[in-house]
Amino acid sequence: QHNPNTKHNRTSIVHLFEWRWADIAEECERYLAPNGYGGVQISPPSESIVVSNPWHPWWQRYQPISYNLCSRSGTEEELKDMITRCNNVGVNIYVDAVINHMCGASGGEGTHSSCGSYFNAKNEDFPSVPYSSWDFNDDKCKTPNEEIESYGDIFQVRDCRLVSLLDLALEKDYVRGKVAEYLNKLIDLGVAGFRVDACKHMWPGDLTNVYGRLKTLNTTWFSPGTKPFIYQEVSASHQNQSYLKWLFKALTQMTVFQVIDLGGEPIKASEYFELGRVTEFKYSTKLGKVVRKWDKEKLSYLKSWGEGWGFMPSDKAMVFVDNHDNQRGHAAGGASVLTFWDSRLYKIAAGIMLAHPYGVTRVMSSYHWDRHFVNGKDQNDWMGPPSNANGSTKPVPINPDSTCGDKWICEHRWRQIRNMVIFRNVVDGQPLSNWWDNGNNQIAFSRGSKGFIVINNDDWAMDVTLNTSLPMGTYCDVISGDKSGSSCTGKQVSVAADGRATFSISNTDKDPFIAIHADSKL
Ligand code: QV4
Ligand code: CA
Repeated sequence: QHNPNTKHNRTSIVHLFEWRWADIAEECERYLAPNGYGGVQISPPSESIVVSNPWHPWWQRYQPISYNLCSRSGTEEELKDMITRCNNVGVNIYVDAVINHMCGASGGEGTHSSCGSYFNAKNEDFPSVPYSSWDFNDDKCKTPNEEIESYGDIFQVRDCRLVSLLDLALEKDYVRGKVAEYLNKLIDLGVAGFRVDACKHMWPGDLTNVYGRLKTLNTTWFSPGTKPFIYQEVSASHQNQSYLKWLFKALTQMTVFQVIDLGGEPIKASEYFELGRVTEFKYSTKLGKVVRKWDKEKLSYLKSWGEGWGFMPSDKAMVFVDNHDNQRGHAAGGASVLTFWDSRLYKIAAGIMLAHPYGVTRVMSSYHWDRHFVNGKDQNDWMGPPSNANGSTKPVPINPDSTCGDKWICEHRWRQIRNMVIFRNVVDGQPLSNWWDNGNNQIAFSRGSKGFIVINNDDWAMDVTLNTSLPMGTYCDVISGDKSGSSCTGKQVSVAADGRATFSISNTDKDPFIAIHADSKL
């Protein structure tokens, strides 16, 4: 279902990519709950393969070996403890569920897995589920090498192997049952929902069946009858390399010319709307273009942001500035996607996303890795989280200034982003109003009478008086500082009796935007 089940009017989710369960538990208590985060997307908790060449890449966790709950993030006990402690402070846990496939075909044989379970990839033998070759789509897939070759063929995309990953036969009652058993175990432990991986590669009918088997949420923390929140990863169409290659081939050979939908892949996100929310990848790529001012995009065009840009309906969308794939050039996205590497623009983009009413918002929280570009491709895009010599993930240390150490970036702790998460909670349900722009890259808008944001992404200063619709008073700008008691560590904004206020933002300000809201009134 489409409701994130968040508590206490919290609205955003943070993806604590590759964090250990023990660290997430602490983070829920010491930071996420006090700062209004509604939930955490965790890395896949299921047992995965352990890859040694390259050395323990982050993506090994997208190659399940079983549904046992020991992973690089910790043991089953630690997972349980985390879910309990986060729920106890009203922060939901959403599980990244990898159910389309098991490990890659060349995953080998042995016990190189996160719980040490034996498997044999070549024979499709996963005894600790158990799955055997009967449970995979080899017969159903019609390509010679079992691989997805063409994103233009919906049968291949659903029934063949995505980058050699052994494709599960989700039409089988047995497989559906095993997958549902895994998800239901997590529901019993107290999770609030699922990010379902690789949904484009699963038939909507199969997913309907699996979701139909799910229990309602654990009543220790949720009202009776609450269904799990489901958000499905369906990556943007028409940007996939293999599809473009295939299309090019098809066009040059002048075959199937009539049947190709040149607007993109034949599989549409809308096929999944009834089942749950869907990731809107266009949001991420377009927002990057607008804030970078590429392709002649301007902030003023954001006046019709959302459905007006051809995005899916707001009540179906899960949105983000970047995700764990497109921040490192995996899958859909491309160069325009903003990440922590471009921190100043990234904060502007996050500010826009969190101020704008469209979609359910997810904040990315990353780790640093040594990027190394050769001919435009990062050779180190596989690198896993900060690790000890034995391969175990390092804890997330917190510095006295509340930033994170040991190469954990913790974007979700950046004042500008954290305060915009709070802004979104405060203005929840309020319409976008008082839109203003200068026809270029200076914009402003209110959320009803609860909040107001002004952004200057032009190369010159901005000095304007605008109607905010906020009650008269002095407000603390939550971008340049924080309200503490009755004082403000950042800029102050006075709103007059008629709701108008004057804003001066230099293009060279550290962060060229200002946001005020009902709770930042001094
Ligand atoms: C390679 C070749 C294959 C070859 C195989 C032979 O590419 O053609 O047959 O070797 O051994 C990793 C490697 C990949 C390797 C594969 C199998 O990167 O090179 O195949 O393993 O060994 C993540 C990574 C992938 C990674 C995968 C599994 O991004 O690189 O593959 O995990 O470890 C599309 C999909 C979308 C998907 C996106 C990446 O529609 O669903 O591509 N996104 C999700 C996740 C993503 C994850 C997967 C799906 C798979 O967000 O993180 O892929 O679970 O757009
Ligand atoms: Ca499939």
